[in-house]
Amino acid sequence: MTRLFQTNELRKVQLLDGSWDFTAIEGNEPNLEQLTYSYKLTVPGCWEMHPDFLTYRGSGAYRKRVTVKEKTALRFVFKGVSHTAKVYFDGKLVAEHYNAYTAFHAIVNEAEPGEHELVVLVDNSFGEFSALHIPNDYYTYGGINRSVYMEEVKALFVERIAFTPVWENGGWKASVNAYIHQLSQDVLSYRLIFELDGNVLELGAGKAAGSGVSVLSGVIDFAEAQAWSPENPVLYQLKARLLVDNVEVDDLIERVGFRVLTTNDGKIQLNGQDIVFKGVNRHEDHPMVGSAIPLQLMALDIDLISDMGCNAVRTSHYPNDELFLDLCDERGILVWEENHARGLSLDQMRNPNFRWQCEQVNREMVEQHFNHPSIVIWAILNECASDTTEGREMYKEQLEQIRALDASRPLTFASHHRERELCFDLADIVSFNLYPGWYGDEDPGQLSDLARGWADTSGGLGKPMIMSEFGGDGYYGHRDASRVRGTEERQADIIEANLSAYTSRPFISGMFIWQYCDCRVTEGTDWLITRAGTQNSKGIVDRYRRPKLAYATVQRYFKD
Ligand code: ADA
Repeated sequence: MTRLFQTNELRKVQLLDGSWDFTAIEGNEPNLEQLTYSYKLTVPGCWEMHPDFLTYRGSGAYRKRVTVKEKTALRFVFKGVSHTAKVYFDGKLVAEHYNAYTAFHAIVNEAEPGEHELVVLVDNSFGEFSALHIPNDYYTYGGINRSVYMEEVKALFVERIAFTPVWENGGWKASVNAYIHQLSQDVLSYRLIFELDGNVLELGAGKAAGSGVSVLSGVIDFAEAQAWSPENPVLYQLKARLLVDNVEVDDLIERVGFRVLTTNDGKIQLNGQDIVFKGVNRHEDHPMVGSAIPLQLMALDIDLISDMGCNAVRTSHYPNDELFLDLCDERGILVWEENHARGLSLDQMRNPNFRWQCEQVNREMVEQHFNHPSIVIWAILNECASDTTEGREMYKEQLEQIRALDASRPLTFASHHRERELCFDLADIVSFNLYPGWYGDEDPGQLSDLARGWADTSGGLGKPMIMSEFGGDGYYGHRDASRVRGTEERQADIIEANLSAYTSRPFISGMFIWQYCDCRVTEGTDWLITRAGTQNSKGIVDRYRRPKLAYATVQRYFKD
């Protein structure tokens, strides 16, 4: 399953999830014809869930046979492969992609009727090539960990739609862009019709010549649309129909919501009303499935997050599976989505692959998740070198890139540099990762007052402020009257002190607890050795989603 709604009525789409052949391989340029596949692994899935690959870091080949009835062009969409993929169709390389957390496609211009072989080489190894997937405080699993589907497409097809709601003169309208992908070199004239709850907009007649992507833009009036909000998450279906010579050749359906975000007077507004994020940071991780979280578990996560009284989630530290975003759209959960980077030093940011890998994940994140009303913040580069002038240039470049792709959402980044931060002026919201009561014994109230001062004197004056991370370890089941570090009691005390301070400070526009659930981390000898049990244990629920004592503490502040 890739979305919570039907995305096409005309285009033929076939889900390729299920059982795939698998073999581990040496290196990443094997002779495909000589591979023998002795395993069956599920897609989506992580190979670490198989007893022979519990800690395997390296390469593997997945194979699936597909059947085509009539000669057609094919588009294979991979929602996530961790972390590097090479896709072969009948032995020919058709796509390459880096990064586990964004989708990509492979296009085959002409597939003859009959059976074909799809092979995906997957690599989750660390090394110079990989600037963003590094040994870290979460786990880079291996495998095809999100859904895969195959589409039969025509010479012209709608690759994506971008919908931006606008509130003007007391009514709603939306600016819409359709990105039309042409596979052939022919000159084709076409029309595009948008339908949004009975409102029709016709764009065209566009003329496409040569292969590539062209864009059609327009504005749809829908003055009486109902606004999307956490209390009333109203969604509408936006349908695009593509016609060539008056014959419908393709379609694409999106689900959209009307809402606007602003930042004024040091606060964040949703549809003109000040809001405060009561949130958690969440990793996509579970002991039984790794990062390939099935829908039922995503829904459970959202149920527990809502049960704690939260209205927001931060997708730390990467773009999330779109099914999770669909659930957030439906249930009115506000989302801070961020690109993929955690704790990179300046030296790591100097990796020659860092810039293009960030540029790519930023573009894919924004383009692919553009239409989700639940996403209210884009963020970049968690705790990287934003305290250096060289690092600042990279923050600037990336924030400018995202702003150019989407000017409708505020931007931020989570900083732990305190008074040394150099990039607050570049963002719309200032965000602090501080761990009073855990990494130090500072008082959370005093520390957040100090943080406001640091923000005000280093470029963040007048900007809203978010406490983007705070918390402490609590080992599930480790309860002790001494309340020493690591007990569930101490963790609950830390959460209590932080929430009590932040919920009573009007200058704080949001708080995201670190973290929703415990997560597996990379086994390491450096600082990672401090992660007992090779996991980050700051979850309010453990890896199996069993609530710790702090769960009730969060409820008291967020729910009651
Ligand atoms: C950082 C980081 C998180 C996590 C956390 C912790 O702030 O952003 O990914 O590692 O610290 O648990 O120490």
